Amino acid sequence: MQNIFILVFILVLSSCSKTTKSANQTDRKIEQNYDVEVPVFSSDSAYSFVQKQVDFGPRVPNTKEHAACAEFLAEKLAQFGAEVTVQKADVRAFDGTILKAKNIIGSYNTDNETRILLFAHWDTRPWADYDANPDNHNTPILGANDGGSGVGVLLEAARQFGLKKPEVGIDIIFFDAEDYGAPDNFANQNTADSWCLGSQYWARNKHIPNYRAKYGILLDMVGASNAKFYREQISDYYAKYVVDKVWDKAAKLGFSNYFINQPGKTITDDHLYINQLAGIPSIDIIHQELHSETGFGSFWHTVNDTMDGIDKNTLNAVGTTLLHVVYNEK
Ligand code: AHN
Ligand code: ZN
Repeated sequence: MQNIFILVFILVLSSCSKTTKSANQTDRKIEQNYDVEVPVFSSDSAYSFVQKQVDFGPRVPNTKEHAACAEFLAEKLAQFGAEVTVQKADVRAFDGTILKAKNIIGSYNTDNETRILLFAHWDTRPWADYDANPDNHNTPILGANDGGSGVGVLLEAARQFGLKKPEVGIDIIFFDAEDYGAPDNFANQNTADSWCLGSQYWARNKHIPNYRAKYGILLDMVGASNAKFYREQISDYYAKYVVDKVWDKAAKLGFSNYFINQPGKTITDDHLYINQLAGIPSIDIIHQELHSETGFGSFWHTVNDTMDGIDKNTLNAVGTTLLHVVYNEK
């Protein structure tokens, strides 16, 4: 009998503490998210979108695999309820090759003047020029991480935007011809701007002439296990408040092991031109290895940039953080 009293007492106590706890959790949620319900990012879905791209093979400009992947990306954005614009651009590579490039754009809430720009490059490098084996230096890379991962995360974000519109306007741009930059051994000078040809073109020829966005976020190499995202220095120079916003949000969500609140290096990437030429304050979420020879992961510009290097936990950390940032914008 006495035992039953004790049991009842314990049950009452534990149910009390549960009530208090869940009330606290609700408060915290409201405080963090300004009362906005943020959709749950599916890393399985993002992963499948990376796989889909890799299944085309290397996506090198002027190849049929590149053309087929362009179709896929535009179709997916349309399927996810975006207004799709494919901007064609003939751009000249460092070696004189004319690349038939396509910037693939998906827009949500097109009437809203408050806009956020989300971008990644979708082309892959024609040469594994950092591969350990020199025999591979002219082999095109699969770019599961370098190219595929950022696009995969943004396609999953697009799927969510289609299911529930954020308050603000969104433009997703998949930039082409980012990774056709001059190899280190290319003798000629003036190769500094040989990267990021698609974003340079768009910054000079926006798909909407007076296009403006509050800020931009670039995702580059966001798929490796235990990836580390440091505060890239161009991002901090042009858009410190955006870096703060994203890194703070990541910390609140428990992703400080990925989003390291310390300075990284300066990376020439698509966001440089979106900052300098388009005047949109933009940041780069990019995996850096501060003590490696290249500054990037060991997969970088090698034939090892395959699905084996893609980790759903990392896709989840980046995608979840991105959705929380975007859905909290008004
Ligand atoms: C340079 O190596 C100059 N920039 C790195 C940008 C990049 C290449 N991101 C992915 N691939
Ligand atoms: Zn690259």
